[in-house]
Amino acid sequence: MTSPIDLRSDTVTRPTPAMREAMMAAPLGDDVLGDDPTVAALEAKFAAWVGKPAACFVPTGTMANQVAIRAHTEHGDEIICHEDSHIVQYETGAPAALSGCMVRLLRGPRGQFTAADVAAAIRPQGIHGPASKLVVVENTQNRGGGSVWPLDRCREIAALAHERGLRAHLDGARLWNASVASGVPMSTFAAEFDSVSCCFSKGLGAPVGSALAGSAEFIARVRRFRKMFGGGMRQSGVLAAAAIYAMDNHISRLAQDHENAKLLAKGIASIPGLALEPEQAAGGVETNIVYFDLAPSLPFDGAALVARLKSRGVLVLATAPRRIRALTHLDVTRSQVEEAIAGVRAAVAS
Ligand code: TLP
Repeated sequence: MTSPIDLRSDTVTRPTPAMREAMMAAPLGDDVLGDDPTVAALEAKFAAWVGKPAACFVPTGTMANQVAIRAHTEHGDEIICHEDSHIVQYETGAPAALSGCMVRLLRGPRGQFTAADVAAAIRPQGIHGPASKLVVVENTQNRGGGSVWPLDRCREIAALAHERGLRAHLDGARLWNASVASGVPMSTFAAEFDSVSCCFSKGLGAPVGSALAGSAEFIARVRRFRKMFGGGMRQSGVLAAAAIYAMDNHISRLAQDHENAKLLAKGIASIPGLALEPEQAAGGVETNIVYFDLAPSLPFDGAALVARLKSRGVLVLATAPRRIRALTHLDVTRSQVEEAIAGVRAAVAS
């Protein structure tokens, strides 16, 4: 049986043969003892890429966000972020569990909010309420259909946060996609924020790994919390080598994933009974994430469509009873996207 067309996430990619070779050739050491030259090289490369003084390699995007939150806040503080942000929806309540923080949830189309929303959410200082301490922006915004934040909006939010004594963290798990789609360099987005995290294991195709960058003082604190949270890794240069290879070879090709996502969205929108999620339909598909909805008239739900598609060799995720998510990535070609559209059309009709 041929392998399925896996559109569940851009995390599903497997390392290419050339990436595996780079991993095999990497010089290694014990990184907890500060001895792994490949991890050191990746951290220096990433820090320079996003224009920050220092960076730290971590196993996952979740850990990158959570050590950032832990390092920026104290117990009892409040984090201001979108209700659809990854740190709220998919990180197991970690801001509360690991950092003792409350979250103040903002709303807005496509997972985005404005500086005015932040201004209204910052609490007055005093002994009563939690201290508003950190604003988190997610770019691209996953549940917002991979939307790209306008640079000016980031600037206004970060300027306001800093003026009011808050810090700003950028969950840039897919900042590579935001940069390729908008033409804004990653360092230009990152310059607005005190810290930025990015994932090598999503669109870039590395098997494991994320990085977090910020000031030298902040990263020294992050290293302590990475160890506390169980993320100190030993000969992790074998993973860092994949990340270096991914940065060198897999960034500009993200434009192809974005084209493929547009093609997928167009195909899906042409199928009777399916429609792009309304906010994404209005804003357009900007990067590699497509959300679509099943019309109330269809006599089956999202879970049933996922099952029908699976039997046709197409994998997608249901993120709500009648909503489906599909992502394009390194391991999906344009012709596989065309096959997937045909599969969805047949599955809906059958
Ligand atoms: N996102 C995953 C799932 O957890 C939903 C996916 O398949 O999209 N920030 C953002 C914006 C993310 O989308 C993700 C992963 C993370 C952080 C966390 O990364 P990992 O999975 O490495 O912990």
